[in-house]
Amino acid sequence: MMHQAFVALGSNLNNPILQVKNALRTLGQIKHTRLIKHSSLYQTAPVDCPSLAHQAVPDFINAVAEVETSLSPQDLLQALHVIENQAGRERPYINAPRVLDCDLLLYEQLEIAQPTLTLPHPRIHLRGFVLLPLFEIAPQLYLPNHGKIATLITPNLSAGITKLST
Ligand code: PH2
Ligand code: MG
Ligand code: MG
Repeated sequence: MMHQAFVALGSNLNNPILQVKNALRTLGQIKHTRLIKHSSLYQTAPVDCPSLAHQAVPDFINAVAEVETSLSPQDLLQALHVIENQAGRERPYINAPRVLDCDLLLYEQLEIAQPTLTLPHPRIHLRGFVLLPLFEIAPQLYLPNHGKIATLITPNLSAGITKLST
């Protein structure tokens, strides 16, 4: 049985455009999983990222992908962590610059609250860098708990986000 899921990708370290493009390709190589479509790449201002030693936090490249999978949500999440680790992901502090972040946003209309997995992703409705690319590929989407995606996108959340043409 195949299930629809959405994945958010983000990078602001070590050639973020390349990181996100590579990750999109790698998503299609997860076992029992097919890449259905992906959004454009977006350049986005950092949200909730601490600036250390007055160093400016680099902009992110973000994108969202739709996949079809027969993996369970937990197994899909684990496969995403493998992709992050293969890209060289390190976690020196919360929301530190990262070569690759792969977040499981939605899995069908499942609502899960486990220590290692919350669905929908807990901050999905607050983040323009997720909502805009998600809206691009799934404008009719309904988010459990939050309603139709179109109603969640506000000018405030859309600030600092540029769709790239590449
Ligand atoms: N990810 C975060 C925190 N802040 N800001 C942007 N623009 N893009 C992200 O992907 C992002 C963020 C935590 O995962
Ligand atoms: Mg994240
Ligand atoms: Mg993450």
